[in-house]
Amino acid sequence: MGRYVTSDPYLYPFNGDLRPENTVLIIIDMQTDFCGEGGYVDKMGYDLSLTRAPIEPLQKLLAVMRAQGYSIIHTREGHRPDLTDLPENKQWRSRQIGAGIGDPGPCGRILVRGEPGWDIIPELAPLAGEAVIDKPGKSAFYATDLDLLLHRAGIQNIILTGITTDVCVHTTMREANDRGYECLMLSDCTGATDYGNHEAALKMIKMQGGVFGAVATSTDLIDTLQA
Ligand code: C5J
Repeated sequence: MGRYVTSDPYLYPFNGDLRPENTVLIIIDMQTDFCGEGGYVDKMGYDLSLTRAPIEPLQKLLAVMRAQGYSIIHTREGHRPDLTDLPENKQWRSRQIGAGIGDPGPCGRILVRGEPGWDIIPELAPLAGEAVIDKPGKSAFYATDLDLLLHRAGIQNIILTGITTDVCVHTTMREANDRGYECLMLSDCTGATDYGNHEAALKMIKMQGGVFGAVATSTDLIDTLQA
C-alpha cells in the first residue's frame, strides 16, 4: 500500500514509507537577517516579500506536523562574535554588496550569533524540544551535528523548507541526497531573493527523474498527512 505525497517528478517518498518515526521537517534559516526589515537580505536591497512568502504556509504546515508528532528541526546561519569561523572571502563579498557580515546594522551585527537579526522570526519560533542547528555555511550538514541527530533518530525522509531556495535550502538538499536521505522540497514553503532563481532551483530538483528528490506544495503534503 504505502503512503505517498502527490509530488513531481514522482510520488514521494519513493517507497511509500512516510511516518512520524522516520520523517523530519527541516526549516532553514527563517531568521530576521533573511526575511526581516533591517536584516542582511534587506540591507542588500532585495525584495523581502519573496523571502517572507513561506511564513504563512509554514505556520499552517507546522501546526499539522506538530500535532501529528513529526520531528521539527530549525537552522540558523551565523558566525561566532569573534568571527573566527567566518571565511575572509565570505566577509569580503558581503561588504561589496553593502551588508558586511559582522558589521553593525539596524538589527545588530549582521549574521552574528546572539544578535537580534540572527534569531528565528517570532512567527516561526522553535518550540521547546525542537532542535536548532547553528551553521556557519550554506549546508546544514557542514560543521554541525545534524547528520548525527538524524541517524540517532532513525530518520530516512527529509522535508525541506525555509530560505533561500537556491542557496541554503538547495545546498542542504543536495548534501542530504548524497547522504542517502529521501528528500522533498515544498515549493510554497521556500523562497529566494530572486523569483527566477526560485523557479530554476525547483526545476533542477526535478531533472533526471528527480536528481535531488521531489517537489510538492504544502497542501499536497497536508492532504496526505490528513487522509
Ligand atoms: C544565503 C541562505 N542566501 N540562508 N543564505 O546566504 O540561503
